[in-house]
Amino acid sequence: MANQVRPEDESFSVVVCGKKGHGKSTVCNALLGSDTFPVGTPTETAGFGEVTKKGLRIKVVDTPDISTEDTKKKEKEAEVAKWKEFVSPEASCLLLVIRSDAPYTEEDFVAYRQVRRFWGKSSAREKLVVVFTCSEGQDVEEVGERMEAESPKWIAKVLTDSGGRYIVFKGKVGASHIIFKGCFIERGYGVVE
Ligand SMILES: Nc1nc2c(ncn2[C@@H]2O[C@H](COP(=O)(O)OP(=O)(O)O)[C@@H](O)[C@H]2O)c(=O)[nH]1
Ligand SMILES: [Mg+2]
Repeated sequence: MANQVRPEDESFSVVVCGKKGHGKSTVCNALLGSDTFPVGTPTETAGFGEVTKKGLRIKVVDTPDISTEDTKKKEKEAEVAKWKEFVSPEASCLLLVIRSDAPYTEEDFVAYRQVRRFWGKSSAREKLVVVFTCSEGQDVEEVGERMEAESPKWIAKVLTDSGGRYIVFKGKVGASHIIFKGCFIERGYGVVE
């Protein structure tokens, strides 16, 4: 993979969604290479951060879990509208975080379905990339094998929606890095292709 400097005006915008406590803010911080979003405390409303790495402007939106029972429909609509506003004219990518250090639970699917509903089904599918957080000790193949061997049906559905795009995230191992859509973003090291 060779380093590639991009034109100044190019931007890449990412909305990070999923169940609370599953690593959204951690993934956002890794993308930004900073501690912009508080980790370990619930996010009440969406937050925005941006950074320019090697000429690529990266915009990141951290979101609250909108699947909780006490979140009303109108609040969900307003939240998702805010996410979209942050990345206007449109998101490059919708990252769905799912923890892979514990048995997968249906709650992740509920969280995803809520986002998909309020985001818009076809757009959500087009932009979806699943991030398996807490993947220390597992490599990409191992996570894939585990999904095939023991994962519930809903994971297969989510991965069908994402067109099979998923990444593994190891937030606690040295320089965390994220790979998506041919783009490799490494904490502290910028963007390479
Ligand atoms: N070991 C490990 N811990 C992680 C990872 N991602 C998140 N965490 C931890 O999981 C907890 C919840 O993370 P947070 O980003 O606040 O989740 P959020 O509520 O979805 O924003 C925190 O204690 C993080 O340090 C990861 O990839 N590996
Ligand atoms: Mg958070």
